[in-house]
Amino acid sequence: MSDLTIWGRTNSINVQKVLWACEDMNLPFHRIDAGMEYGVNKTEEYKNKNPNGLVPTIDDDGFILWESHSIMRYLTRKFDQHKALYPEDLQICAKIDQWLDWYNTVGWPPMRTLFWGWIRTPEDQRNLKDLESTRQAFVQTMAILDQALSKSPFIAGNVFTIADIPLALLCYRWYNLPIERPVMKYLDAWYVRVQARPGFQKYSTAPLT
Ligand SMILES: N[C@@H](CCC(=O)N[C@@H](CS)C(=O)NCC(=O)O)C(=O)O
Repeated sequence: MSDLTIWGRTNSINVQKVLWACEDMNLPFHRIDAGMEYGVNKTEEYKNKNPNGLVPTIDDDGFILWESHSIMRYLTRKFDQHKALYPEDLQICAKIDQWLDWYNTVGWPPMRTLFWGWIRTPEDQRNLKDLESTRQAFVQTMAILDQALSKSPFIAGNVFTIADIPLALLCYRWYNLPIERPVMKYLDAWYVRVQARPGFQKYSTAPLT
């Protein structure tokens, strides 16, 4: 039994990572809307829990934690009975961490530019030249994933892990932005596999807003 509270709006990619991990573990939780139009995250009370004023934050029976990847690691270590989502094997763990770090440092920054440009910027204020050069650079970023996925069915090896979650959410944005994309055989096939996960179906398919 868990006594878990998650703060965060469901259209936030970082909140979606945590919700997806919970869904795949069948882990019950109580969620409080926070962020953007819901506010909450800039209040003193919230910032006492998470000084960054960002979502998600969790409270697990009094234990407060923020940073979506750290939260996924913590929750799967504690609650994943099958030890499948974040296995104990040192080298599999290291590969998972490698891809989680890669997401933060290489994958997300250009996608953030594309996402804000195409979804959150009014049409007459878009810098189309910058968006096109970011798109071209992002194709090279996705080619790194495609290449990695030519070697194993999931990003950290033979089984689905928490490393696949942020990458699948990144790809959901990639596949749903109104931009040109080359076919990537291995990435496309992996994306079909990860879409079958309960967490993807429940939390990742909302329109991009
Ligand atoms: N590195 C942090 C980033 C958290 C973050 O940037 N959250 C965004 C939402 S995706 C946020 O709180 N934005 C302000 C808001 O929603 O009001 C994590 O992975 O949890």
